[in-house]
Amino acid sequence: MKNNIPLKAGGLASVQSTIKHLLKSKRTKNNIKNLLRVNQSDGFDCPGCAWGDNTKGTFQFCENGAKAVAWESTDKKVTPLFFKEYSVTQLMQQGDYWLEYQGRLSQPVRYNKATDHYEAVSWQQAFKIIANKLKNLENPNEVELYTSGRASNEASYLYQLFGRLYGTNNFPDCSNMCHEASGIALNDAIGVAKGTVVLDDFNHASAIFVWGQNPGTNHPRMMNALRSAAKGGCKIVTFNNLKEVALDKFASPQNPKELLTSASTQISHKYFTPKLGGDFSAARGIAKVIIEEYADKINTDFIAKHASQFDAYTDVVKATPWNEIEEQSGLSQAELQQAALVFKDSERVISTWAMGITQHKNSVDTIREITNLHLLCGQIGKTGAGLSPVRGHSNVQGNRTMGINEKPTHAFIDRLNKHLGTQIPTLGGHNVNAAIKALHSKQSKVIICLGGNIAAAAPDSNFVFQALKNSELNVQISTKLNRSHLLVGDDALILPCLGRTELDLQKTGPQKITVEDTFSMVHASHGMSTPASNDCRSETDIVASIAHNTLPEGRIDWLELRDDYSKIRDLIAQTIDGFENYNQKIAEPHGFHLANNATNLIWKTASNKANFNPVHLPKYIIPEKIVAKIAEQKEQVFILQSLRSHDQFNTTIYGLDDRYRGIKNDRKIIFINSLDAQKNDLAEGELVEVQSLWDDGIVRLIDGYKLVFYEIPQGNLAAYYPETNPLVPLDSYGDKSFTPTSKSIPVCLRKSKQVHINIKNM
Ligand SMILES: Nc1nc2c(c(=O)[nH]1)N[C@H]1C(S)=C(S)[C@@H](COP(=O)(O)OP(=O)(O)OC[C@H]3O[C@@H](n4cnc5c(=O)[nH]c(N)nc54)[C@H](O)[C@@H]3O)O[C@H]1N2
Ligand SMILES: Nc1nc2c(c(=O)[nH]1)N[C@H]1C(S)=C(S)[C@@H](COP(=O)(O)OP(=O)(O)OC[C@H]3O[C@@H](n4cnc5c(=O)[nH]c(N)nc54)[C@H](O)[C@@H]3O)O[C@H]1N2
Ligand SMILES: [Mo]
Repeated sequence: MKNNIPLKAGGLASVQSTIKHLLKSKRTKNNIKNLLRVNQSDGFDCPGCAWGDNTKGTFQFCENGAKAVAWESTDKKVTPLFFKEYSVTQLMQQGDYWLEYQGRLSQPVRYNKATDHYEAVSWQQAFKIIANKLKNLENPNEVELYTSGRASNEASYLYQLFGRLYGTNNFPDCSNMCHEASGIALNDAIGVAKGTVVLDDFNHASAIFVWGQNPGTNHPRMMNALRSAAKGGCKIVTFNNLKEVALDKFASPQNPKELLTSASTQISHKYFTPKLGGDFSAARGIAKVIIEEYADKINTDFIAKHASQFDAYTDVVKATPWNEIEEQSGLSQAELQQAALVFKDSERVISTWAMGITQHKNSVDTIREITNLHLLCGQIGKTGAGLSPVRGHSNVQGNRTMGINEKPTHAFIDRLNKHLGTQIPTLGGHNVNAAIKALHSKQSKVIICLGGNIAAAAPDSNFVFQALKNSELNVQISTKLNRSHLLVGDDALILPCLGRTELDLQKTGPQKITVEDTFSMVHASHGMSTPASNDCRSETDIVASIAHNTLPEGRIDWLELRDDYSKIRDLIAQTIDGFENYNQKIAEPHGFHLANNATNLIWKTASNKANFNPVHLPKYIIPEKIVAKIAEQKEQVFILQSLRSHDQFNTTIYGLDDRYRGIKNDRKIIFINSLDAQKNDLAEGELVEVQSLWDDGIVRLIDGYKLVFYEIPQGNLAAYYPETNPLVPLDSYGDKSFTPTSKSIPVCLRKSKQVHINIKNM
């Protein structure tokens, strides 16, 4: 396996893979046309990740964006005939890959419990079924309104408005499993829940610290920014549990020499491989070096003017012993010293991070510690410096800005009430964790999902499956068939919607939608290709129609908004800060930037300052209640992280290769350090079962996984998400964030009695 790991990422292999996936879509010509419109000012926003773009005229898509576009624009269709052929029980036996590979959902269908099949239903009937159910609930908090981060600003604004006018703040969303910790940490530290940099800052940084992120796969367009920064002499310092090849050497597919020869660009100046969950102590180590050895590099002017709690912070840093830092981070003092030298000597530093930082028990404090470092040296609020959580879904940040939030601020609700003359509840609603529990206990009766695949994305699969099955009505607004459609109770609807690439034609003509990228740039997106079916409706239309049928008497004319999305934007302009003249502003080719107070050194925190976080390192990187249980185990307990392969977008599996890690045609694998395998009498290629440890007596186990030797710190393992979700207990979540601890799951390995059955390649 090791031999298959490429020496560089990107390059020709990336172009070849793009072509392979275009051909597989069976709609190659259309998709090439589509790709030329990705992220162009008159085209559509890439439905992949949330990275921004600012150059005109060049190709603005990457290999994985091309996969996302090709996957959406396929000629294969799921029709009522398909549902006649397969019962829901039969479909449940198929893998996630097979389900989505059946093609685009093309007509609304309703579950018939008596026959166990989905059957065609008209849109009107579907809306009436939803409206009747909602009107008859005893309490509006008996509905859960889930959102995945692909929904546009227009659709998500209407969705939250509808939910709130109906009477609930139950807005579980994919963010709860993703960057929630970033929002909480940044809000407490600097008074904004978003990153403080824009794309152009990457051109000015003298150092970029990349924490717990794999951009070569998940944000490939970020590689262009890292590559040109590295070429310009910027020092990139990586902290990653694994050696990710793209963060070592990257070849731009747009550079002829790097495309066609073995040439590449060295990305990381330094590459550190901390233990899982070890970044808090790694960042603490860097701070300790600076505070204790290079006090002259502390930006005392910045701190005096802008920060609070500095003295308390320096006290805890000085009191943190090196042995604790080394033990928890798995990095030596000498290594952290090297990282500290780069940080303190760089005039402008950006830190970026993603799931390797946010999906742990101590994620909020880890992000606070990264922020502490930036405050210490005044590395925020100036060109080329700042904090950059790199968001996942293409519009997940926009969803939050539009009010998809189970804990809306009073100011947000007051503004809606004032403008609309309504009485919206301020009581906090359910996040993903609470929503699943409420459905499981039947306290909640209806779940509506605006995209996504909560069944496969959420932790503790068995529990989540049962929670969905306990629903009285499960409504899924989706483009492709997935697990969440098959976990049905009494009644269920699948409502097929348009994808980002498709023409959205309403009464007043073709509509554009708007999205916000990770740099808070808001811009328009115009779908142009022919819809997968005449019976697909836009998400905005579906949400407006549900609202119109459920709340016909209210003050909002939902159908008027549906007919002309610029009217939704007018409403947004009147009720959400920063969106004044929204319709005019998105006429600009790259849209507009939402002002960020922290970037302008304005601190909207309780102290009116940027806050240091003076806390000690955690005692454990896993929940305390299982520490004793782990100590009792006779077998070695590993910490497992679940991550993405190169051929997937979250629960959507495009293919079975993970090229940059040397894996071909397999997903049921566990990456392990060869020394750990030896210690446990396990061989490469051997099959294992993996059992996680928790305190509730429930056996959480996956079986038949093949061991792959890999460069990974001893005691740590890695395996793919979503297959590993049965191992993550619902109540193993991050402090304050409730984000599942998907990157630190304590597990034991045993030899398997199973034979290895991989999913079939298609
Ligand atoms: N163990 C583990 N679990 C994790 C993670 C992890 O790292 N490890 N990561 C977490 C993270 S970061 C996230 S964001 C969540 C993701 O959770 P989700 O956002 O819920 O999941 P996705 O897999 O992105 O959703 C895929 C489905 O969305 C639908 N879809 C695709 N495009 C569209 C569209 O344009 N409109 C609509 N309406 N539907 C569409 C398709 O039907 C497809 O099947 O998973 C989380 N779960
Ligand atoms: N092609 C593609 N693009 C995507 C997605 C996709 O599935 N496919 N998903 C989208 C979404 S919703 C999201 S949130 C992002 C996710 O983007 P990433 O966060 O890059 O996704 P993961 O695969 O979860 O990778 C986590 C990385 O962190 C490292 N890591 C894990 N734990 C630790 C740790 O404790 N410390 C450190 N230092 N490193 C650690 C892992 O080795 C891995 O390199 O990507 C978005 N873009
Ligand atoms: Mo995400």
